[in-house]
Amino acid sequence: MMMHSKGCLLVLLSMVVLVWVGCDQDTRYSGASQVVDDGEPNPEPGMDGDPDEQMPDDGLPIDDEPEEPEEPEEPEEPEEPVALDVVLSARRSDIPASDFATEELIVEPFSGVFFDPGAVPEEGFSYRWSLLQAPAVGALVEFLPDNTVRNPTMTMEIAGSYELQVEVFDVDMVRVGIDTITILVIPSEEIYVELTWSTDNADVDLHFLHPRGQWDQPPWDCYWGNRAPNWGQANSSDDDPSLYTESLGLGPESIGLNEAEADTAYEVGAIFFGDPELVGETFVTTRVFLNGQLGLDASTTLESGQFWHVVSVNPGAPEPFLFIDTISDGFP
Ligand SMILES: [Ca+2]
Ligand SMILES: [Ca+2]
Repeated sequence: MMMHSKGCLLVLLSMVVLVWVGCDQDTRYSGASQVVDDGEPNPEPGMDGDPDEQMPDDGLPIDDEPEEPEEPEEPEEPEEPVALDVVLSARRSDIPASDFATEELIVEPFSGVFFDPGAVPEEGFSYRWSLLQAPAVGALVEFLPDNTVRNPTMTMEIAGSYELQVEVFDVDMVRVGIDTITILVIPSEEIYVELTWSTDNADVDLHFLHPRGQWDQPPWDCYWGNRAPNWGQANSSDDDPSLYTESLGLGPESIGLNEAEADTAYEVGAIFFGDPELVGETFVTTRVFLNGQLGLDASTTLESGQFWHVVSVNPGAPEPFLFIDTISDGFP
């Protein structure tokens, strides 16, 4: 309204001047027409697209027909990359027929997992896989063969919750898609003990002791030298512990027991067989799960030759965990 009023006023003034002076009409008329032209909405396409910004702000007259819907649909950026609907999915890699999950996949420790970015064309795209969240232990967690292939795998050795992400890039390395998935690594055993440590080339050993036995002695200590003893009922393996891996660096070393014997407290320990010349000490973490639930998460620093009696576990007791946390030189 303001502009129109001012515009009318100026046009009126121009006419008065023209009549009064009565000469030089061409000059003044062309001047007036310039003013009118300048006042038109800026027809330059593809700029910011906000017509308000293109309105003159200097009080000059503008055309009375502001509606110019001629070219508002002009594409702004012809080079804009195509966005892909990336749907990250995962399944057990050792069971090719298993179902893909797209939000959350639940597996047991040491499962291999196969990842897929969904309906991305085979050619012309590259990938970056990353781990956004993982259990807070030192052991290695990595994509194989690396984090740039279309379909990496990962061995989920450590129990806990993982969040993984894939980013998809076009040939210009513009990111055109992204998605995430959660992998829950949950032990199924009644008791599951997991040992990890902070230094490579440091041999830490997990021990799981039945109350009848002594540390480092078969058959009642389960460890690298006695990996699958027969405890409890002789004709049942459910009450037998099992060492799943032996590691010389970082871990994990894990022992599972499907069904604890009644009124039985199992002892958990770890010893560091490090070469003092190579590593002075290592930071050791023990986690104990009962029926898939993390019940104890403890860490300590061990020097070469030291033994850590971590905890006593009796799943049937009102307090299943008795935290011992004593360190000795060698086995007690
Ligand atoms: Ca070891
Ligand atoms: Ca048995």
